[in-house]
Order: sequence, then structure tokens, then C-alpha cells
Amino acid sequence: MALPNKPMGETKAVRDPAVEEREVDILIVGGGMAACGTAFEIKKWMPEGMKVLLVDKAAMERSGAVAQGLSAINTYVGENGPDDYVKMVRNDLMGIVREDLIFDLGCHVDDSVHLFEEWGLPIWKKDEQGKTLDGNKGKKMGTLKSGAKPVRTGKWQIMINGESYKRIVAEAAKKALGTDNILERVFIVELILDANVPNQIAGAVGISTRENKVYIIKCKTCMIACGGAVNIYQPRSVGEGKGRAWYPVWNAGSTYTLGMKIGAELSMMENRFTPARFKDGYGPVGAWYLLFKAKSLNGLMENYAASDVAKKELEKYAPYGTAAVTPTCLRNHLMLFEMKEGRGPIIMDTVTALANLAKTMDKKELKHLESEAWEDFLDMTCGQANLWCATNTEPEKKNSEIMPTEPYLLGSHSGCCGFWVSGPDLDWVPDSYKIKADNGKVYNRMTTVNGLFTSGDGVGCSGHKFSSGSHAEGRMAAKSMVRYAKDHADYKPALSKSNQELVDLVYKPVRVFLDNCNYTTAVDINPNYIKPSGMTMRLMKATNEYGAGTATYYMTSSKNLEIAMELLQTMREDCEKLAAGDLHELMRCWEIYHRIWTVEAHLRHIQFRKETRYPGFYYQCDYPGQDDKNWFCFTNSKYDAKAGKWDTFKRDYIKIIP
Ligand code: SFD
Repeated sequence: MALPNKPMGETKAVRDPAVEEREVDILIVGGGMAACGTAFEIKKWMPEGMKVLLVDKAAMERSGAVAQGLSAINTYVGENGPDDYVKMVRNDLMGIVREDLIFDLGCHVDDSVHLFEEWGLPIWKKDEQGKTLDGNKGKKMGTLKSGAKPVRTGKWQIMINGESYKRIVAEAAKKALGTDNILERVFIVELILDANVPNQIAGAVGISTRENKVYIIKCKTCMIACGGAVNIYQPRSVGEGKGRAWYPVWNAGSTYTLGMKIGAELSMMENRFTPARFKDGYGPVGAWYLLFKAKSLNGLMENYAASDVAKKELEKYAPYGTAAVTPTCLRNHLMLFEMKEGRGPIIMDTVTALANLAKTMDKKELKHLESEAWEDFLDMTCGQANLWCATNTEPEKKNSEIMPTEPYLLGSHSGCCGFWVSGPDLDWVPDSYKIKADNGKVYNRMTTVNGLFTSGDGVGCSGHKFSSGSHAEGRMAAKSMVRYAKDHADYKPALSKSNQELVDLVYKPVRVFLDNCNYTTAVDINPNYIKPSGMTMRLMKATNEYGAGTATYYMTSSKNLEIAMELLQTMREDCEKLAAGDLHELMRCWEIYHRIWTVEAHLRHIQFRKETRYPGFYYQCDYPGQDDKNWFCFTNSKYDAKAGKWDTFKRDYIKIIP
């Protein structure tokens, strides 16, 4: 159940919180697109008496990446085939992807889109003349399921009026699961393995952000779907705008840290996403390129992407660079190339695009088109619309700059970092892509920890799922989780840590604060502790300068990485001195802790992969270019908590779709 909004100010933290214990069969951590998919699907498969609980750090109706809404659903397979979908993802991610996971998703994703429409999401349609009907006007053409044609911007994307997208999806999830089975505003800090059964998930510990209360939850199987990681690098926004980022600021790498700390195998953590977006407001560019057919120009007003120089540059990265659709990282690479050559900034030519469209439109249609351009922002990044107003930008009269952002880690958008998970138990799926649980069975989307599942941003090697795909993947994992819980009906989880140990762990920052806060007059400055905001700045400075951030045009080197690792080691030690005076700050402490671990995994993978597979996202300057002979493989890692050691290794890529 959601607790009401808090009164003014944060709730002060106390030394000894209340403890609430729960025991369920299935635990879902997260309340975003993937978790909403799981929540919607799971009860249909659960036998009588099986118990489920969903825990979200925020309120589901506006939590996760879709909180502000979206103006397009980026994955709707429709008239294309799932094998085509695999080829598109493979090309965009420079060849190394899990084709089993992508194909499997491609077969199911449309069903989630059909549900969204049934639940009330307005989807744009084409009328008989091929004209666009936006909003609820599209309804008169029938539903997508009944054969109505969506307005496609690209081959895979369809336009929606999606300001309330997340609310619609969350409402269905909550209704299906039942609000008694949901805890909102509870941040999960750690997952816990079983005390007796090796490599088996047994539960989790979390903190309420509204009450001084610790939740200790036992489970037989658990889903982690806490999105990706943001604010791990210095954002481009500074001063009063600091904290503004493209990615939702509340996704702190919890997915990766929660799993990796109990030994779940990670894959492709070197992969990152630095989306090129409207400068300063981080507004979306997709509709501008695809729907309005705008071009991006360099500072000399040249269409640099069509130049011979660009062609030559792309040829270096064949076959991806020379493919019909240039991969996202290489599109960034071309922008950076122009900027470094002194031909910046990069400009979105909105003026010409709208003028060209106006040629075929009457006044009323043109006015409507202009409002669609604004609505594209208002549906999902309203800050960009504010910025246009504040800077007197009328897109039909004044162009806007675009710019690659600071790096984010995610596995469902145009990135592919995450966990190594099992593919479906089908005969065409290679054995090495199937993870066998303790009973020898294969459970789709299970990680290498028995009973631990993930989806959306958590699944590695299979990007381009986006909102619809994450929801569908959550639903697919739901079925597997129920099967796992049924097959382990006799298993009784026993936590490997006592309640007291868990409370002492998660409330440590509060106690550090209470023990030392009277030592100084300024509560944020103290020789005996560090506040999470200070630690965040330390992390951002280190990653920005040494870990291929914007400060160095996304370049790093072996020496830089060595320094970054040293800095991270110190940060991890200093995390023992994190201090929280209130419950919000306590969550912030654990968020930065999750961020630090996530960054460590990211940089360890960059260190391990001795090539530059994703130019435009990052450059390992000691190993420029791609080295297919040695590195056309997955790079995986595993953290051994007992030994405190990382193991980084290769896994074979297997081509399934020709
Ligand atoms: O413009 C804890 N995405 C787009 N998808 C589309 O289909 N169309 C678009 O138009 C998209 N675009 C876009 C997108 C994302 C963002 C940030 C922007 C623009 C600005 C991608 C999708 O949004 C994305 O693929 C999915 O949302 C991923 O789903 P999931 O479930 O993996 O992550 P989530 O939705 O962010 O949810 C995370 C949840 O975890 C909770 N959480 N709960 C408990 N304990 C913890 N420790 C937790 N940590 C996090 C969160 O509260 C949340 O509920 S565009 O670029 O193309």
C-alpha cells in the first residue's frame, strides 16, 4: 500500500527502526515497466495459496524511466518478423547480442502493446487516405489488434499520446496484483542468499523512505527490475540545472549491484549509452529525425553524415558502419568527429524540416503539426519545452543544438549491459545459453543465482526492448518464476544474515550521523562522516575524468582506468562513513553505494575488453578499433563476495539468425 505524501520536510532518522518481517513465495523488486509486466501476469499462473509481494522505492504510478511519459513506443514488431527484429538489434549493438533472448522477446512484445491500448493508451493511427489521426481520434480506425495501422516513425516505433503511459500500465499492474501485495516507497538495499542451500536466493532487506522501518523479506524466487544507472558520471548540466539528466535520476544501478553482490554473472557491462539529445534540456530527437524528417548539421550547416569524410570514417567499422541503418554509437561517433575537428556544434535543422512539411499542408494542418512538435516534449521531457520557451525557440524559426549526453548504463534501450540470463528452453537455443538450476531445469530469464530472475534493463546482451519490450519480458519472466516456485514448493528460505545484522547494516549511516553530528556546527561538514551528496560528487569527478566521461570526449586508457580503480577502492572504504540524518538521505546513501559498485563493474569490463567495440559511446585509446579475432565474444564477470574478488572472462557468441 502507498503511504500518503509526506508533510513538509524529511522524516528524521532514528537509531533503532521498527522491523517488519514478510515471507512470500515470489518477490518482485521494482515497479517500472518490467515489474509492472510481471505484476500484471503473475497471478494468472500462481496456484492457490502462493504468495507474492512487489516492492518499489517510489510510487508505481510515476516510477521508473517512463515516469514523465513517452511519446512513442519504440518496439512494435507488427508487420515485421521477429527475425528481422534480431537483425536490427544485432546491427545496432555492433554484432554481439543474445539472439535467443531477442527473438523470444520479438515473438511476444506486441501483445503488451495491444494490452496498453486496451487499457486506454491513445495510439496514433493512419486513416484510409494514409493521414495521421493522433490521440483518441485514432480510435475510429479500430485497435491495433483488430488490424488498424499505427503511425510508424521508423520501422519499429509507433506514436502515442503517452503523458499518462506509466499511470495506465501501473494501474493494470496494481489491479492484477492487489494493493495488499505491494509495498511502495521501500528501497531494497541488499539481496540475501540462503544460509544452507548454496547459490539460492532467500530474501532481501529494505528501508522505508517514509517511516523508520526496516523490511526483511524471505522468498523462494525473486525478480530484480530496478532499471539502469544514472548520475554515475558528471552530467552536462551544471549549477542550477545540475541533476537534470536524460535518464530518470532515481535509477541508481540497484539492479546490477543487488545481483552482482550475491554472485550473479554480469555480461557486457562495458556497454553504455550516451544518447544524442537536444542540448541542455535532453529532449527526445526520434520524432524529429523520423516523423518530421529533420537533418542534423554541423556548425558550417553541412549535412556531415552524408559527407565523404563520414563515409570513410564509417567504413572503418564495417559491416555495421556500412549497413543501411548506421548504429547508434556510430552516429554519435560522427558527431564527436565533427566536434573534435572544430566543425561543431551539431544542429538539428528544425526550420527546414517544418518548412518542407508545410509545403504539403494547409494552415490548420501546419498548426497541428507544430503543436505535435511541442507535444513530443510535453509528453516525455517537459523541461525541454520549458527551455524552448525560456530561450525564445520557435522550432519553425530557430534551430536547436543536439549533443551526446553523459554515459548511462542500461540494458533495455540502445545499450545492452546487464546479467547473463537463461534463454528459453527450446530446441533451437544453444545449450550454452541455457542456465540449469539446482534441479537441472531451465527457467527463462533466470540469472546464474538459483531463483533470481531479471528483466528489462537487467537482462544483458539484448537491448532495444524499450518500454513495451521490458513489459513483455517482465511477463515472460513471471511465468518462469511461478514454475520455479512450484518446483521448489518444499524449499524453506533461511536467511544467511540475522535480523540484527541486517538492521545494523542498513541503518549504519544513521548511527554514524547520530554519533557524530554534534561535533561540528555545519551538519554537512564533519571529519567523521561524509554525506551522500559529497560522495556523489567524488564519484562523478572520478568517472568523468578517468572513466571516459564527457570531459575527455569519452576517451580512457589503461592508465586512466588504473587510477579510476584506485579511486573507487577508496570510495568503497569511505562508504563505511556515509551519514544520513533523515530517511531521504538514508536512501541517498544506499543509492550512491549501488552506483559505486555498478561503476566498478562497468570500468572492470572496459579494462577487460581490449578493443573499442562501441566508438561514440567510449574509446579505449590503448586499443582503438574493433578486434573481431579476439573479441567477438561476450565479456562476463562474477564477483565472489566471500573472497572479495572479481573474475572477468569470455563467453562465446553464437549466431542463430543468418
Ligand atoms: O525517447 C527500486 N525509453 C523508451 N521506450 C519506448 O518504448 N519509447 C521511448 O520513446 C523511449 N525513450 C525513452 C526511454 C527511457 C527514458 C529514460 C527516456 C526516453 C528519457 C525506454 C523505457 O523507458 C525503458 O526501456 C523501460 O522503462 C525499462 O523498464 P525497467 O522496468 O527495466 O526500468 P524502469 O521502468 O526504469 O523501472 C525501474 C523501477 O525500479 C524501481 N527501483 N525499487 C526498489 N528498490 C530499489 N533499490 C530500486 N531502484 C529502482 C524504480 O522506482 C522503478 O519502479 S526515447 O529515448 O526513445
